[in-house]
Amino acid sequence: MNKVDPSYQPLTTDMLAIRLGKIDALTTLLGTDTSTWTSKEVGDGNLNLVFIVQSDQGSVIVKQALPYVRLVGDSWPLPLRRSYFEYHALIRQDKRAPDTVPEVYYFDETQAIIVMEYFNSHVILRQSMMAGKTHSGLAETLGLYCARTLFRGSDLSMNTANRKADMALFANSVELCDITETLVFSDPYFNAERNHHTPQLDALVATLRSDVDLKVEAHHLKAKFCNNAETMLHGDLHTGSVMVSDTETKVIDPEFALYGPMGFDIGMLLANFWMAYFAQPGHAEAPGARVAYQEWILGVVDEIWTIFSTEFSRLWREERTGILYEKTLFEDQGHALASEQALSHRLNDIWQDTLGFAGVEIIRRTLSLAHIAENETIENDELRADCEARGLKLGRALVVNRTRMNSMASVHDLARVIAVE
Ligand code: SR1
Ligand code: MG
Repeated sequence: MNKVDPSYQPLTTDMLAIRLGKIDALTTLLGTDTSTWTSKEVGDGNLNLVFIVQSDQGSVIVKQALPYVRLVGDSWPLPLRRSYFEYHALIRQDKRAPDTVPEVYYFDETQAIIVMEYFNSHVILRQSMMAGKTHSGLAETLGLYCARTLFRGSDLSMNTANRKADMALFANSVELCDITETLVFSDPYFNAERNHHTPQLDALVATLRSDVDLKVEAHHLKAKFCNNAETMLHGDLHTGSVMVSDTETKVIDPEFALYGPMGFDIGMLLANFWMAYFAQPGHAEAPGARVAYQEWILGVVDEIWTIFSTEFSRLWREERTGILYEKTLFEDQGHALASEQALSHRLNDIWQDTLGFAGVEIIRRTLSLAHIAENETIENDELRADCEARGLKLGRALVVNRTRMNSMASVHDLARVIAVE
C-alpha cells in the first residue's frame, strides 16, 4: 500500500536545480543556466515539501509529497500517490473554474513532484486574516469557485462515462479519505490517541463527548461524507488552502480530493471563517477594531453563500448537460417549474449539509489532531480556551440544529450572541 519506489528521493534546496535542471517545463520558465536558480523551502502545511524556485527569468512552485505525515513524522507513513490525486484534481479544477487554481507545468508520479504556477504577490489567507487584513473580491471568487467546481464535477454536468471514470480514479485515494473520516468525524468524539486540546476545555470536552445528540448527528454526517459521492471535492478547503493578493484569490492544495457531498467543501470553508471570527479576541485587542473585523468576516461568509447559490442556480438553469439533465422529464413535458422545485430542494440539502459539515470541522479543529493557527498562536491558555469554547458552542449548534437553521442571518445572529455571552 505504501511502497516507495527505490528511485524516490526527497528534494533539498542544494540538489533541486541539479535534479530538475533538465526538465523542459522548468527550463522554459527559468532558463537553462541552473546556476541562476535559487530555491527556498516554504512548506508550512501538515504534509509536504514546498519550494519556491526562482531565476532572473521567472519563478515556479515545486511541491513534493513526503512518504509520511510531516506534522507527525515518519511514525505515520502516508503514500506518495496523494500527489497523483492532487495533480488530477488541479487539472480538473482549472477547467471547471478557470483562473482560480495554479497552472500545472509538470508532474512526476514516481518522485511525487508537481511543478506549478507561483503566485508571487499572494499570501495564505489564514495568515493575512491573522494580520487583520481585509480582501475585496474574496467572497466572490470563493463562491464562484465552489459553485463551478462542485456543479461541473457532478452528475449535473458530467456524462456517465466520464463521471464513472473519475469516481473510480478518486476512489483510490484511500489513505487521505481515511484521514478525513478519522480525524474529522470520529476522533473528536472520544479520547483518541492523536487528539489534544487546551486543558481549560476539559469539562466542556467531557460534556461534548457524552452528548448523545451530537454524536448521533456526527455519525449521520460521517455516513453522508462516506456514502454521498455527489461531486469531486477539493477535500481540504480551509483558509490555509486559499491564497490572496490585493486583487486576486486562488485556491491551492487539493490533495484530499475525493467524490463526496457538495456541502463538505463549503462547510469546511465557512467553518474556518467562523473559527477566525471567534479567535479575534486573541488577535485584535481594541474592541472597536475587533468587532469591525468580525463583522467583515461574517460579511464574507454571507457573500460566499449568496454567490455560491446564485451561480449554482445559473449553472442549473443554463448548463445542465450531464446525467441529471432532465429536459425530457421536465421541460419537454411542460413541467419547467418542476426543474425549479428540484433546484430549490437541492440547494436546501446543500445548505443543511454545509452547516453540519461546518460544525464538525470546528469541533475537530479544536479537539482532534490538526488545530488552526488562529487559536494555536494565542499564548494565554485561558483566552485561547475562551475563544475555542465559543467556536465549539456554534459548532455543536450547527451539527445538531442544521435542519432548523433557515438562513445565514439566523446563524450569524447566533454567532454574535455566542461572541458576547
Ligand atoms: C494528518 S493531516 C491533518 C490535517 O491536515 C490537512 O490539512 C487536513 O486538514 C488533515 O485533516
Ligand atoms: Mg493542505
